[in-house]
Amino acid sequence: MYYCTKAGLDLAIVNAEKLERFASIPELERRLALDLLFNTPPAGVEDEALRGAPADWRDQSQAQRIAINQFHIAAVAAHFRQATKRSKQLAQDLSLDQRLANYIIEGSKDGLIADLDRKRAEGADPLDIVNGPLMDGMSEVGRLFNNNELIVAEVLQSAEAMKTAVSHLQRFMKKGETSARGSILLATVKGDVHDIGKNLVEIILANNGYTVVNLGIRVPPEALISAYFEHQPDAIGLSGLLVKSTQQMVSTASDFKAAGIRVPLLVGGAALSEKFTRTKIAPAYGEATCYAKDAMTGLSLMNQLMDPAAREAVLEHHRATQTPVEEPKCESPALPATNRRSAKVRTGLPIPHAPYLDRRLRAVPNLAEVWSYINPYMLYGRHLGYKGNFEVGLQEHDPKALALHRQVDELKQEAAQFMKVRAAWQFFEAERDGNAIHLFAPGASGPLHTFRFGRQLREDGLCLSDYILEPEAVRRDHLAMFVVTAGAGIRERSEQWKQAGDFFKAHAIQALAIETAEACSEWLHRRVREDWGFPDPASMTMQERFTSRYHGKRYSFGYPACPNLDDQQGVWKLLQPDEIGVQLTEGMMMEPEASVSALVFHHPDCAYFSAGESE
Ligand code: B1M
Repeated sequence: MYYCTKAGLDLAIVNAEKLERFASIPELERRLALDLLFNTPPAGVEDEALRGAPADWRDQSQAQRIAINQFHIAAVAAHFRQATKRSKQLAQDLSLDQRLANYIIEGSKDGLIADLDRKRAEGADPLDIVNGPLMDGMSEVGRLFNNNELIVAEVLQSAEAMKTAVSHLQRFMKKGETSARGSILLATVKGDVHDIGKNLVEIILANNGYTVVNLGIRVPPEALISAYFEHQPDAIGLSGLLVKSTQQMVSTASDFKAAGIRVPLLVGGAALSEKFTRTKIAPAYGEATCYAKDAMTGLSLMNQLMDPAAREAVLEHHRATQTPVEEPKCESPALPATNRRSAKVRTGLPIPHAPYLDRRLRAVPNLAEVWSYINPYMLYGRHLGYKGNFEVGLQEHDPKALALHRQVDELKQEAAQFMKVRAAWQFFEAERDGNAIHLFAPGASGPLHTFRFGRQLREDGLCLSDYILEPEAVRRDHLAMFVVTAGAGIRERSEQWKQAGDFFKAHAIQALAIETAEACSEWLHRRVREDWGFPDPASMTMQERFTSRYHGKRYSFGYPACPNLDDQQGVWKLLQPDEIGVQLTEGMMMEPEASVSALVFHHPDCAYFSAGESE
């Protein structure tokens, strides 16, 4: 099946229950099957006719083909004659405990409840079943994930099977009895709306025996502190997407210290690093502070912290050894020595005509068109865990790629009923003023708003203002600005599916919304280029768009060329994205999470750079 699909098979009617996951077929049996399939000349056999045959069966003589085939049939028969027990063992003969663990490893629920009841009928205590075969299954899932043999999407399906099993057994547990191995308070810090990462952490921890109190997003320190005293958790987990949130983690940690909280602190988030955790957050907290690069790392940290044999060493290793170092805020890069335009950016180019100067608000109806701008690496790789080039995997009919594609397609059909993509954009007259750009209402003399940008602190350093051409006689240059979102109602939908134990869909719908927002940026930017009079060449590929090989570039506040997130206020003043349902938080983040804002420049010399970076 695996190689047939790799060779181009599109459709097959099979009894899925009898089909094992390719990853689960023991290496020896995989080898036996492949030798038979490809008529591989057997090594180390006396018979020269067999051994000396060409490797490719198509080059083998009739006699060689038959002899080799007979050889492998005998080998397979011999193996399964003595191993039939195992094949039978697969479902029926595996020990009940092995079968129960297998349901979790395989993420399958077929037969799970019946086998759980069979185990209970044998007199097993429901709690022992959870802490026994089921937990063994989840730890094997952790091992396979860390071994790159299982991807996030498959881990979520295993968690679904675990949730089904534990929910079934809970009704037979004695009152107050719990399988919890420990508890953790989880929250996204004040000002931050990011929860796809936090929710993945919750799903992984909750289905590995931990009680998770998920306080949600934008949680201020005082709310975290009172929740701590209410729930007395064994640990606290903080999450955040942006650099601003890492700063918030430092002040939250020192508030915990002041409140007398001493439990281990686990922190994670895209803009966070082990170094920042060790040198900034840990010293502010004064107790063990552990950086978790992903959800499975969060799980292994909790397992170690809750393991009496490992706890002291982990606490010691994560306690701060350095005193906190106060550094100036990073948002506003130090003003550069010069505001001279970089010679790398041409001047005197004709100013392209801006097609319209009024604000445009759109509900983007054609989801399929926007989805065609999704970067498969981000959706299937970064968020759902597919290893390798997803599109190549699809072309080669890799079962993992096919399964993931099918699952996401099914999700898209559901999402098409409720996902709303909205966009707001506008062209503005713009004038460069050193490292600043003034934006004007059509023909106005005084600016509507001024953005001040950093410049690379190097010889002939770049600054975004350099991409604004000097006004011609009566015409100023322009830049465009947009905010797009695909996040309306997504958090609520994801929460519903999470509560229902549909963990793959709960995570994938947030990932799809996030990448739909990014795809809508790509779609709208292309449209802005067309409206501005420089459409992409017909031959341009999506991959070239994902690597911005088009005319001009877009820059999002918070990214290196314009890192000051407070400038989002200028976008809100000029564009009022609240009217497409996007609010700016006290932390200068956009609610809903799946939202993107950007400035669009037409200058052909646009490049990506880090403002304020020196040599
Ligand atoms: Co953007 N973004 N983004 N973004 N984004 C970053 C974070 C950025 C670093 C990119 C960059 O500069 N190169 C940059 C931040 C820099 C800064 O802080 N100044 C940035 C920016 C600026 C922005 C915007 C502001 C841009 C704009 O539009 N102006 C904007 C803000 C959005 C908003 O306010 N709502 C924005 C938007 C987005 C998208 C929506 C398009 C998208 C989704 C964001 C999201 O994940 N919610 C997005 C993405 C995808 C990224 C990058 C490329 C990847 C983030 C990611 O992997 N998310 C990121 C660059 C990068 O990291 N390379 C970038 C998936 C999520 C599952 O992972 O959150 O890391 P993560 O959670 C992980 C671990 O961190 C860990 O486990 C989780 C699961 O494995 N973990 C924990 C997290 N919390 C934990 C708690 C624990 C344990 C483990 O406690 C026990």
